[in-house]
Amino acid sequence: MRKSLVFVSLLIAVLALSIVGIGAQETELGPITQAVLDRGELICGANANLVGFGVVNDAGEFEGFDIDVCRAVAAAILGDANAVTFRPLTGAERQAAIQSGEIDMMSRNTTWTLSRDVTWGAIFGPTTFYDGQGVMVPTELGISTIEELEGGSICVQTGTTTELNISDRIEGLDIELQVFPDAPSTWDAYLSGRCEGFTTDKSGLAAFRSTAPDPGAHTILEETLSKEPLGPLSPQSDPQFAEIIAWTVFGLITAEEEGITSQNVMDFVQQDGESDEDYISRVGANVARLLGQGNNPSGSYLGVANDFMVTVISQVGNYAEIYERHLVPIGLDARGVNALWTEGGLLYAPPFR
Ligand SMILES: N[C@@H](CCC(=O)N[C@@H](CS)C(=O)NCC(=O)O)C(=O)O
Repeated sequence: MRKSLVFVSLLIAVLALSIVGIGAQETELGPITQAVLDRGELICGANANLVGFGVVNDAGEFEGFDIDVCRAVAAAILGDANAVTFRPLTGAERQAAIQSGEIDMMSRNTTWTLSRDVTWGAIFGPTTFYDGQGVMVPTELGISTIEELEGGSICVQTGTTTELNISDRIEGLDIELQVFPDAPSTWDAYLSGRCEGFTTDKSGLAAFRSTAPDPGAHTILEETLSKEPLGPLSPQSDPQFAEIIAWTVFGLITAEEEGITSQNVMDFVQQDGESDEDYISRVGANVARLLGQGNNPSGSYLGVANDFMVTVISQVGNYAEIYERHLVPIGLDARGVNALWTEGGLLYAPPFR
């Protein structure tokens, strides 16, 4: 009698465990995730003209902070950070690219706004870079406020929040806006003296200034005109794919929080013959969950490899590594609000449990 009770309890426990296991492992893939797997490649809308964030290098390859977010998603789904085709997009081309389904996702210094969320039919992922709009002027003008640009003009790119914010800001001021279709033409017009001011996200100002013949000849005014939360987005047609993007970004942030890097990630993996108990006491339960080690479901919830974050971190690095690789070289040395919450910043990822 006792024996059979034990047996029945065991059976119930095994059944319950396998249901949890099946639930976690048999996540139904959405149409975009399935298409990425079938094609063996992720198609990512990107910037080709913004050094630090998204740019084509001398070897003809896309590189930058936003580019690495696409690479991290490719590593999560396909196990290969290089399995990405990048589609260059200007500001004004973004809406159609998301709506037509010609790209799987976009990671291109794009601000999350209410109207874009709704009218583009997008799901915005977590903010990867908290930004704000600024104005740059030639240092020789010796001015420190937008008001002092009265009588002059500001160069701005169309199809951007930048254009809308600056129009609001100069309302009632005698400042002309000169509008251009893409970044190179806007920047060239400013450099050639057609406008006294150049405006975009402050990260973009830093990026462009770093490419100027004499960066010291340009001053970024102190005022921040707006909030520009920049991050990846994908079509509303596939919430399951959007979850993969979101948790890949959260994983990059959590890896930084846990001190796991591309160099040391294998030290945090469970070793052959290491008991679950020894492993957890060595790395901690949070790390075991992030990396999908032992019995911890992680990627299986998302329909990707359970240890997907091991692949992402080893191939792309954690958030800090991506930041340092691409943004420190353009002069964004101070993390500011883009520091971890534990260091006074806004980066805060929900728990992997
Ligand atoms: N974050 C703003 C501005 C984004 C934007 O497109 N900025 C310009 C100037 S930095 C840019 O990246 N242009 C690159 C291009 O069009 O080639 C938005 O989402 O509208």
